[in-house]
Amino acid sequence: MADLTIFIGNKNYSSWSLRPWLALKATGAAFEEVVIPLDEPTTRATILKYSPTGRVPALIHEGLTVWESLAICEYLAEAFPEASLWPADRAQRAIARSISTEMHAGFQDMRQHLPMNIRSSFPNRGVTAEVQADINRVSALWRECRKRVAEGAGPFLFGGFTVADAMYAPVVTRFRTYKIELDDICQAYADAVWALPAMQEWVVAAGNEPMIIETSEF
Ligand SMILES: N[C@@H](CCC(=O)N[C@@H](CS)C(=O)NCC(=O)O)C(=O)O
Repeated sequence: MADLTIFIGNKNYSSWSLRPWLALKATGAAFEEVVIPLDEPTTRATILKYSPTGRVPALIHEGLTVWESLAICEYLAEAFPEASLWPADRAQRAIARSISTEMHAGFQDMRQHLPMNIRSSFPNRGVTAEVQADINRVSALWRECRKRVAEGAGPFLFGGFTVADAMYAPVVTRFRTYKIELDDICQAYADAVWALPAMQEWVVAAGNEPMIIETSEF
């Protein structure tokens, strides 16, 4: 195993894996990735060899195991400070942490009814009133963040790419899969995340993955 190894699930479906993987790519560090296919009889036993919760993602860095997607992102921000994975300004950093935690802990309806499925297209499927409320909240917070970013400071929630963008990246893919209409500010932000080279690398890999999880295909 390499000094820095991330254990992730299927790239097409594992939204929790995408988040710290993007943060890890943003550090520029060399790392090994191990994809553990989800929803198979051996999945849990295999993941338990590396992650105490039996869930991915997990990161092993120089013998230290870190689990939970947001904790991994926090760890990467500390281990690779030059990557500026949080905004430099304390107030902005507090907001970035607030919205990242909000994502980690919330949006249950959107997560349940619009599961990440990058290579598929299900226009408007699963958009209940509760899901629409989650979509409205995400759109509002994206708009609020983008309005605070100075002209020319970068296309992401706080200008340059941060953990907050990694946390919302799976939502960007969901909005594409389920063809959710967005206003211009939110669409421009979603397009910027989608266009990230690391994001595109993940999207291509998701498209080429042979594994299919029937429950995410409706
Ligand atoms: N709260 C965890 C959630 C992790 C999670 O639910 N991972 C799913 C894949 S996206 C998993 O490992 N599932 C394995 C299984 O269900 O056997 C985090 O943020 O990392």
